[in-house]
Amino acid sequence: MLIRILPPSAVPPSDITPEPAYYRRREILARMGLGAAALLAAGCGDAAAPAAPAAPANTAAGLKIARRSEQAGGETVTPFETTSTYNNYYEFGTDKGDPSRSAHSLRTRPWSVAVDGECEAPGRIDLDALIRPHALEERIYRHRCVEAWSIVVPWLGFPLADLLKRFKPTSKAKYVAFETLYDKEQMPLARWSGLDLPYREGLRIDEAMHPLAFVSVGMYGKVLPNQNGAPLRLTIPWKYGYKSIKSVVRIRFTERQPVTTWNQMAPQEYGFYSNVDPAVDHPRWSQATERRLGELFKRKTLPFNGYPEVAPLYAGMDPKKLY
Ligand SMILES: Nc1nc2c(c(=O)[nH]1)N[C@H]1C(S)=C(S)[C@@H](COP(=O)(O)O)O[C@H]1N2
Ligand SMILES: [Mo]
Repeated sequence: MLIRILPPSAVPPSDITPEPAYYRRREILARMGLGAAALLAAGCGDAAAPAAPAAPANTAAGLKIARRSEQAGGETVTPFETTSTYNNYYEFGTDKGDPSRSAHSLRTRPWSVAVDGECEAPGRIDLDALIRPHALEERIYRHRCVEAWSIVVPWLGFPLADLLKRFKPTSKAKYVAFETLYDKEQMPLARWSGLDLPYREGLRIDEAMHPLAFVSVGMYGKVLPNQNGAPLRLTIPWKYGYKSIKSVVRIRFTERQPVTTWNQMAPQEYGFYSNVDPAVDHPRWSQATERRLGELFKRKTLPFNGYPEVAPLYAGMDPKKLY
């Protein structure tokens, strides 16, 4: 059953700044000793940026940055060259360099997301209809992988809550489950992933509705590279990276806690909650410290990855169960 559940809104299509120009501006501002605040105050004069190569062909209509917010404590943004070439996307290979080499075979158009389960307005919705009604925001987030490396990324997207509310979850919707596309033809390396695919993740509904839970459709001012989860992925900054599921094709509201890929593979290593907690070690990687990609020395990992505002979500729960 194909239902177009929502009418496209009137936001005119407009190009976003292609990454090279965008990133140069940021570097120039940084060298001038101006931070993100200055970038904001300057009114983001993107028009003044030098002409840059055309945005990638999969540019979504209407990607226009309405707001920028710094939510990584002013920490230096990790270069795009790093975050777009050092990836975990097992469907495209298990080495960090594999996804950037092989994810070009992912077709991000046409794309649609099927939404079902405990909600009043289920349906399959086309990517453009999914994105268009939302004002796109840039959010600079810390992102930490359980493997003890971390990055700071200027994501481009909108709150997950805004997306989920459109489908009118019922009072029975206690959790939200997400699934990545699984297409063996587009993902020839997936058979060696060691994972039971499609890749699946889940959040409790109140976590999913938290204002920090984000849907990313771009980074560094441009459309997401395929290896980073195009055309849309979650970015949940207080949880380990693996909760931030890429290339989502299905969203399901459920009454019971859904099965998640890593929890299913190795329950002793990956819990359902997977909150960043320096006090709870993973059997293979200490969680007390992390290496920011591009830096020499380790830094301390912060509880909830430095986002303490989410702590009330877990009040009264045993921290050992929240890894
Ligand atoms: N579908 C899918 N989503 C995924 C993964 C994956 O293998 N497949 N890896 C996860 C892990 S372990 C991490 S750390 C982040 C990495 O995101 P990045 O490559 O954009 O930094 O994606 C997460 N989302
Ligand atoms: Mo990860």
